Amino acid sequence: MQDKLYIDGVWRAPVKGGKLPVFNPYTEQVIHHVAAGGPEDVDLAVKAAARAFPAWRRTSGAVRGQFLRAIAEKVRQRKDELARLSSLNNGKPYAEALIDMQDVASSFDYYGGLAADLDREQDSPVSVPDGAFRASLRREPIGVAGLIVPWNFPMVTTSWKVAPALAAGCTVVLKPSEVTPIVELELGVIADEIGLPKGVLNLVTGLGPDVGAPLTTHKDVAKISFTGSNGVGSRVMAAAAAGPKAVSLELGGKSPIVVFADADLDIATECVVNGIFFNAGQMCSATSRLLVEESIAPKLMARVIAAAKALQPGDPLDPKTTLGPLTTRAQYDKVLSYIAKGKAEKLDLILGGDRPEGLDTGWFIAPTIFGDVPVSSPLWREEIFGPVLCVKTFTSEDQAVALANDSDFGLVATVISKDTVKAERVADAIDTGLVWINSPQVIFVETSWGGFKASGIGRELGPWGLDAYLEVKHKARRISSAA
Ligand code: TXE
Repeated sequence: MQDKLYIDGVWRAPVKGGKLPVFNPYTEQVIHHVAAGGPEDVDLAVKAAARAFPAWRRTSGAVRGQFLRAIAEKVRQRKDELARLSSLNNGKPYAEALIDMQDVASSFDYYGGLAADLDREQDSPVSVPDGAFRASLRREPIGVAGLIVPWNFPMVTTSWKVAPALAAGCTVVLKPSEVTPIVELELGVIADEIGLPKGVLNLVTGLGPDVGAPLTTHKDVAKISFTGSNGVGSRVMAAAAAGPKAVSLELGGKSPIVVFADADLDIATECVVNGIFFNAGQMCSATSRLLVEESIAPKLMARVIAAAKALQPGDPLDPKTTLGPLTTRAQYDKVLSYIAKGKAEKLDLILGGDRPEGLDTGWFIAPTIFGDVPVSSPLWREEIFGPVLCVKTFTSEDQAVALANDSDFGLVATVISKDTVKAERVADAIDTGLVWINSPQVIFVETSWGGFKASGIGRELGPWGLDAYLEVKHKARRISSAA
């Protein structure tokens, strides 16, 4: 496991020294220490990225694409080891961590392809009405990108930023979460192995105020892409405004899953349970508000409760485990405090509400379900980021849509109905960046990821993910001396 900063192609200790402990949330023990970077290290990393930028932007997209595909290949070769590190540090079941690594490799592969495409479309002519002129468009990398990521999907959120940024021709400074830095540090090892030019990718570990904040104010950073909490997201945007710098934000959610009376109950149960208990509910896309048509509520809830009870909490590295601990003590305390609020409000606690029985250590919380939660409750309105489902019934399609949209957030939604016309209509009426219809939470790198309303600004994945790191240049030229 790495314990230094990766700056300008060299592993180095932070200027002012200092270490941060890294925990295993299953044992609650410290498993490693990483470097506690500071503003001086951010400055070194940004300067290295700025020095590397002119040559990297001139490197053809085809060659940049080869580097990205080489990273994808290394991730595939080392997927077991990387998944193990992620599972150890984040607490997610190993099988889920393996899926993450496949997603990471896909992201580098996909943007490797788009980098090559970028060469082809450069200086593409645009037809203009005035015959005396010709015009063309090209897209150019924005500059040094500062990338700030959270802890719930180590390497995944990182790959959604690093891959398109490098594909676009940007050089990057990545700030991993202080909670789960050990997998991201392996990217530095991979960069060395594939011979990525020095300074193109820099990694600075450390706390948010010490590393993230200086990145958002550094004058040589042109773009900030942030995934994390709404509170920090707003601070990032305010700091970047002084530049100003371009900003993309991927923030929280309080997403609805709407189950109509004509739903296939097997599909509905699978989508409800995975939508809130996968990764112990620590997903910005968690469908934490279940809206179920009144007439089938008892039947659906009986199935959901049975499936939730069947989840197996335990050692994330044990193949039988299907529910890991929460990643941090702070997150564990936060989720318990929401459960305490629910109990204080005398909400109908249908399941869970505490640690799972028989586990003495680890930041575990049992699958928890509150029924008939009022829309005014903080449990209904705020992102809990844990295995806590809030349920409400509805009696009409209009009411379901109104309840689904009654949120400050707008990241994702799920709609379950055998009536595909109705399902499409409801999907169109819900104000979120993504809607799954009769589908688990599949994500395709070719599509898009991001939210309406307070869930963020901009889109990751697909061509939009690349656009986030590109400027557009219009060139117009006179072709007739008469003009
Ligand atoms: O996130 P933070 P935390 C939500 C979720 C969770 C809550 C808190 O509700 O309970 O956020 O999690 C860096 N300038 N999500 O405290 O603090 C920080 O070091 C620049 C939703 O871990 O937002 C880390 O690298 N950067 C989410 C990153 O920001 C700063 C995923 C995210 O940390 C900074 C995670 C600063 N001033 C949590 N302060 C999602 N959308 O998926 C901190 N950071």
